[in-house]
Amino acid sequence: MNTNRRQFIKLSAFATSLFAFNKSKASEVITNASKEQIKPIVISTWRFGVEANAEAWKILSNKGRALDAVEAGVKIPEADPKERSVGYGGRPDRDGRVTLDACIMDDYANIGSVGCLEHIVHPISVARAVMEKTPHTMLVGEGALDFALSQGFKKENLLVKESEEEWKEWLKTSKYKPIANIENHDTIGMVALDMNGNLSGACTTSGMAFKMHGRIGDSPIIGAGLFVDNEVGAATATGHGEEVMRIVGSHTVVELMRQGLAPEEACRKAVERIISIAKRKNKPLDELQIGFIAINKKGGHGAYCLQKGFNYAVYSPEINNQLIDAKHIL
Ligand code: SD4
Repeated sequence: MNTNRRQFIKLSAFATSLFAFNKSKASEVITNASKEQIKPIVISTWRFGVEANAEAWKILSNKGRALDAVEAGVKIPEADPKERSVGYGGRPDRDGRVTLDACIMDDYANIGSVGCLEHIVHPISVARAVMEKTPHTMLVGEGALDFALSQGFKKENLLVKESEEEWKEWLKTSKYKPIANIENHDTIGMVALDMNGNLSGACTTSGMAFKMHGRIGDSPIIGAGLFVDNEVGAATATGHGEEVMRIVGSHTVVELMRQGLAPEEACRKAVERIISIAKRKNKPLDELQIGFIAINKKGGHGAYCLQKGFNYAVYSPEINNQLIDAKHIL
């Protein structure tokens, strides 16, 4: 190799390393700048979302993971016997058994879920254990209970006196026929963005009150009751699970956001899709309620529901854990 060529190689190696150095510095600056702009947010369904958000916020504001925040958040109503549609104290099925559905999803698209789980106060934590400690994504019924017990969860009676009395009253008139109305079920769905810009979500419920034993709703079904895409956003659902499942509702909302829609607009379009299906089936719309809530990667949030009455709680640096009435279509 002649001297000129050697010098040229040396020079270009130097230039390349200089460029690489500047590039890495530049990307460091960009990463730091964009990290500074990330404002955490947590949103969740219904009035009990306020208390749940407050718990989640403790983790988010301490730079914790969105995954830990959503789990800790939804555990609040799960453990509260006064909340009669989630966890301990939830209304039973038509056989008088409290059966719980829950799922969780993180920023790596890890998923875990339990369906028709009895006797465990925190199905969300069992769902997380399914996600982290098994090669599977969903366990149901007795298998889910066996797994929970093997993980150290305690077996408890979840049927509180008030729920039992309500069920006995219902049996008198409803002749063992499950009736879906808009009053007898509420689910907590929560989605969050953490300070590292990562998303996660959790959803947990006792499902539709006085349902058939073994009935599983949308809440533990990834894509229906909850969906997270760390590049785009996260969404969760409440309301008539059968209708949400028909359009894989939460996944639909996230895909609409991927196409550029704002969270509120994406939620509205998903509700409209459910309405058009219900109309085709001649289902009376006034007997249905569906609500979606969503956040996007930039920390924007929104919601929409079918009929008046659905609200959601928002906690962010700008919004101090407020309950917001979702816009409705009917
Ligand atoms: C279900 N989607 O089991 C749940 C119930 C619910 O507000 O969210 N109610 O169908």
